[in-house]
Amino acid sequence: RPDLERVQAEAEEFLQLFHGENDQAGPPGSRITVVMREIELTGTYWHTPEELTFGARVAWRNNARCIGRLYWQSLQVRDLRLVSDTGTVAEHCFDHLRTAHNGGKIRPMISVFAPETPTSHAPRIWNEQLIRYAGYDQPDGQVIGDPRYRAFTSELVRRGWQPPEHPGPFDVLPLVVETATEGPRLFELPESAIHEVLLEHPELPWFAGLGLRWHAVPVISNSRLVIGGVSYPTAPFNGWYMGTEIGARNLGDNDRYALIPEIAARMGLDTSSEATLWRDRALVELNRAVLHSYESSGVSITDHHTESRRFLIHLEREERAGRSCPADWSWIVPPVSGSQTPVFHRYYDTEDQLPNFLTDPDSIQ
Ligand code: HEM
Ligand code: NRG
Repeated sequence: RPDLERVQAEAEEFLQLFHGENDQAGPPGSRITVVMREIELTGTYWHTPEELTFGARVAWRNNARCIGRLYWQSLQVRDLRLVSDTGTVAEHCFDHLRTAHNGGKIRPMISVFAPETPTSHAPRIWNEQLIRYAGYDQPDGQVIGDPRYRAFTSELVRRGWQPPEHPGPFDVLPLVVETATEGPRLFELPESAIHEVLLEHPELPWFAGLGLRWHAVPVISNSRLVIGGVSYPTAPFNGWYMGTEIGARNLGDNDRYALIPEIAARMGLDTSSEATLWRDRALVELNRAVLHSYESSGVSITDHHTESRRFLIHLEREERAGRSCPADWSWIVPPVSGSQTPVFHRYYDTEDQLPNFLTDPDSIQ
């Protein structure tokens, strides 16, 4: 009963917001009455396609961690709420990857699968993103691939996944989709769904020889989309990358690909003292290589200076619309040259708002 009241309260607040921001939808009164009754009878309700699209866009607008929110109104929403078996979920995820890639001109997009209801469990995706690279523990304690996915990779192997005959640093993991009736099932990604960029440096010819690459489209698949009291645990979404996510964090972090020492050595830097700033110099060149390679292969990407300026434009627009815009400084400020970007030099509203994307504590990855 208290849960029913929470669903009703969140539904009413969302419908007020939807009708308040969408004049063509008219006044909210009659829709609220219908939805309250539907919740009383079934414990949940079915969003109209317009409510679903608006709800997903506002969930993006409200996410305090995302610097890329200026274009929140352009999010394309795929309504897949009637899809609930593992094989069809996987097929639609592969379609999502192909459609979002769009020949390199990436489209921000979300695929919304069946919601959680009092009478049916929603499908779940175990992977953190649709494309992630395996991490293999070696007998000598080293890791081949992405150390972030060591545990996930060995769990998949335990469940019967066969890695390539010669495991490499960029082996794409299979997708795991789980439903209550089928349990977890593994699906290998088709090649047509995997687009990658080979990394080279605009001036350092040896860089291409490192054999580095990254996938074109980040599709986050373990975030729960929450709209007006309805929960969509499987709603993979994507925009495009900001270069630092790859060049600073994924390839640079000590507990990820940890490439800074090797790049510094190839650059011939003096690593005998921290004070030569060899780490910083190598990090900058790695980030230049990422931006250069995505740009020259025609795949959408943004740099942290441009994106920071856009984010401040977004904040101004939100303020002019009379809305507060929640932001988390520790996620918004980029991991390189923070103080050279304008987002560093201010404070933000921090109270969370719904609709939003939430990461469950029990999610596998
Ligand atoms: C986080 C950029 C599109 C939702 C982030 C982060 C960056 C970013 C840099 C921080 C990631 C990290 O530090 O690991 C962008 C850019 C986009 C974009 C450049 C280009 C259009 C989107 C879209 C959505 C979205 C379309 C959802 C519809 C989120 C969420 C997070 C996030 C939920 C937090 C992820 C987490 O908790 O791990 N974004 N984003 N973003 N973004 Fe965006
Ligand atoms: N740092 C993660 C991706 C997190 C979300 N970033 C985006 N989202 N750009 C990584 O894979 O490096 N997006 O929807 O575009």
